[in-house]
Amino acid sequence: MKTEHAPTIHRADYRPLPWTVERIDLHFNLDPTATVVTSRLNCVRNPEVEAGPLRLWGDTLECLLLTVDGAEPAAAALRELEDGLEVDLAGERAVVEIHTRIDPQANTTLSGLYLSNGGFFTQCEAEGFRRITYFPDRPDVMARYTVTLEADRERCPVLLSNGNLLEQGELPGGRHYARWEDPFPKPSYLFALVAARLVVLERKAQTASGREVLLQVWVEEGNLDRAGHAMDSLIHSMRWDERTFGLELDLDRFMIVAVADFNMGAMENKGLNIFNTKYVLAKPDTATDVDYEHIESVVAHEYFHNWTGNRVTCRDWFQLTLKEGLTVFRDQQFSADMLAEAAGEEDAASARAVKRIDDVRVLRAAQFPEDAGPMAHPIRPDSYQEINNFYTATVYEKGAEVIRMLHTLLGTEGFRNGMDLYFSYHDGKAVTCDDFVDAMAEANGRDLDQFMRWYAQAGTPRLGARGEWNAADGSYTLRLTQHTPPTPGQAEKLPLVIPVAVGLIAPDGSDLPLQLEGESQPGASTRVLELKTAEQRFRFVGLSAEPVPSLLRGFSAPVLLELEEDDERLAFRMAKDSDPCNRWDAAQRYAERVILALAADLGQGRAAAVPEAFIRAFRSLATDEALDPAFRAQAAALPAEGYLLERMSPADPAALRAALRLLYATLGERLAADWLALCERLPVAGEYRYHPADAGRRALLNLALRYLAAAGNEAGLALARQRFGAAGNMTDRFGALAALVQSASPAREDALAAFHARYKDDALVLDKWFSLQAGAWRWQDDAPGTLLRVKALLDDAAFSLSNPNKVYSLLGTFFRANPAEFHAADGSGHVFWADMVIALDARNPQVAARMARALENWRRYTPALQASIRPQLERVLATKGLSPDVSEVIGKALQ
Ligand code: 0A1
Ligand code: ZN
Repeated sequence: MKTEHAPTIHRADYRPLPWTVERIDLHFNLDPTATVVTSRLNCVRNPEVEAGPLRLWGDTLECLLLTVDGAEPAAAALRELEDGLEVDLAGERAVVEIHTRIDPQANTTLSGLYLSNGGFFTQCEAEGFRRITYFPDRPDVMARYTVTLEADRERCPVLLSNGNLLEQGELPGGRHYARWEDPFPKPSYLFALVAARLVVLERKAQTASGREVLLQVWVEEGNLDRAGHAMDSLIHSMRWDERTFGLELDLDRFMIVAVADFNMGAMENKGLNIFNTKYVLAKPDTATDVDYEHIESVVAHEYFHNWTGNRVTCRDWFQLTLKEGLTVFRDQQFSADMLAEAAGEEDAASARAVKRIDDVRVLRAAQFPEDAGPMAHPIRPDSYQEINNFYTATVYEKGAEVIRMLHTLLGTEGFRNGMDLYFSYHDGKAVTCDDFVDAMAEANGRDLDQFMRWYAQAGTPRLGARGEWNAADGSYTLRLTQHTPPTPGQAEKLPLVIPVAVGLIAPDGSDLPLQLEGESQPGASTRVLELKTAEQRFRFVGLSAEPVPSLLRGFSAPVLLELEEDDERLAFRMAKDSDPCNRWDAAQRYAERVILALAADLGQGRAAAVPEAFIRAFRSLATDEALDPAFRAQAAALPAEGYLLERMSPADPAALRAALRLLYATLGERLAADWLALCERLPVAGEYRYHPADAGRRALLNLALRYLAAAGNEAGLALARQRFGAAGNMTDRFGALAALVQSASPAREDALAAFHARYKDDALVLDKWFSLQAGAWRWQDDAPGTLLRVKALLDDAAFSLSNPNKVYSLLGTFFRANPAEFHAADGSGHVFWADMVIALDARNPQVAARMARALENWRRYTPALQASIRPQLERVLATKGLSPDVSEVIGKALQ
């Protein structure tokens, strides 16, 4: 059992184990309350390490038997530890057999072996395997697995595990069995089994080298018509990895299984990926375009892990970004390529930018705040108390940015050469981030030592920029500076290698060819400057007029750009910047400035109005017919509330909400004719298909409805009601409903009820229904607060605290995406938060910790809010039996 106050584990303490496991033979006698697991380990001494015992981790296990080479060990040779066992072994090899009993039904943590809808499922990353059997449960122990599953045929007609099916057959008493073998050595976190009542969608495919492989998507009965998109996504992913990195599927069979109870998005178990239903199931009537997009990218992510994660894995959990940062980068590139392909050559750049903007939004909304709070950590952390708390936006998203910078610095070919070398050295091994960067360096003949600081330093670097125009000699000097603010435990920061993609824009809006001092002729109009010291100057020559700089094009580094630009210049770049990401970013910066000024005025009780110049600039961008609708939808969407709160000091959610309400309503009203015209022109005719071009039109149209509804525009509200009623797909229906819910219109209640009536038996659609209500703003000050609604929904028949998707939809949305309602001045939201975190922690610490993190940045809030939050944090921390997961989060928040 884990202790209440988990010790801190340090990266520097890593030591290889004296004994590892070469082969493991597992046998499961599956029973809901008493599953017996028999495990035979072929243990081998590690000759490079000083002699020592075999270390076995175990958590919530009942040990029935343990033998070494067929005999029970002497009492002194077997020691019980707080988190497992230690066994003395002699010689170079030993066979250790262990029998344990576990209770899947009592396992509400969804880690280890658990039940979902009557079926058996496992989740072993990061340390779930030790909840199944005693084992050296670390990623650097890579073994070959054979697995036999035995279960009741009626309850579990389908028996799956990793690798290839060897045999299956009947057993007495209505039971049956299946035996699986995985030919590839793997760490225990990639083990999986599924024993359940499922149906399958199958396809055969050929790999690039001509091998035939069987692809399967397993779902519950009744969901087969929602499995096609996941299957298509899998095939696209296979083709892309073959084409882009020369990486082929190495198994004869690849399975995806959908499960309704799952803590995260999905899991890359070797050959047997297990997915949250949310990232598998889609049909036009139940899934939005965004759902289709997410499914495509999560299927790709898990599939890509087969090489970046499974074939080459992590030596220890501190190296998590080795597989996650790299695999997120790969799935981002894949999605961008898919969009570009669908858009056609002419519109490919804009399509890619739309995806890049999505990625940047996520980074700014989730990772920047994390990097500025008490949980800030480098992409490769130095310590943790609970590894499950480190599946973070920093490890994943900032980790992907770090890989992207390598890609930018080395070029596509250089990066590919680095990947090839990485696999040639490390295939089949458990390695570190240094091994990865070393391969990149060696393949490209580059010194990446300084670059490694990105792996070591936490905090979002500030990139300062100042330009100086010299009319006399036609030169423009760009002075770039960098500094990273201190983070907990890291006061001093060293300069990083920052690739800064730069363009210079002429007064007519065209890009100028760039010629740095000392160069004989001008080159491309965007180039990457490498900032390596605290301050550096770059002098561009041969210019005929003062340029406007466009910095960090394509968001070339995960930094905060500090560049002074007046409103006029932002409007100019919104209209003219040839880099679509920067055009979008100019709009975001301008909006941020306007919103924060409005919030300051409204917070002080002063009158406030949206500046006319902003409305003009916003309007020309949003209504520019020459631009791709998907891009316009991005440009017309305001910055995330979470990101804005981060930019506000102190953070005042009520003032921010007042500002956003005013801005939405103003843009809705002043641009009403434009929005209505858009709604006339944009609808996509014909039957729904998931296609990026159609999705872009639907997104822009739904945003138009949102503005109109926020302004209380009668025609807009009527249109939203009409579209809601007549919708032929979920994107249209949900878009119209969302617009109604985020308005003062009484029509919202009827629409919510109609939506509920139509989908009352559909768990995934109900998640949308819960989340819309939890995210609802108050459009009239005397309306009842959202908390009342959230509390009432806890008692809804479809809600359950045991299902993570339900918790994330209702509570996650309320705590994370509705700050003004959550932080209501009377403190009721904070009391509710503590109640919920405590209740969740007793069932599922991982889910509880995720909810707990909603208040980690509490010190950034106004003094009144801090005073209301602190006692609730303390109350949670004082809870008896609190998990290490939640206690790490709250402990750090209160430090
Ligand atoms: N490796 C998975 C994420 C994952 C991590 C932990 C889990 O359970 C605690 C489940 C999934 C991925 O990156 O997709
Ligand atoms: Zn992953």
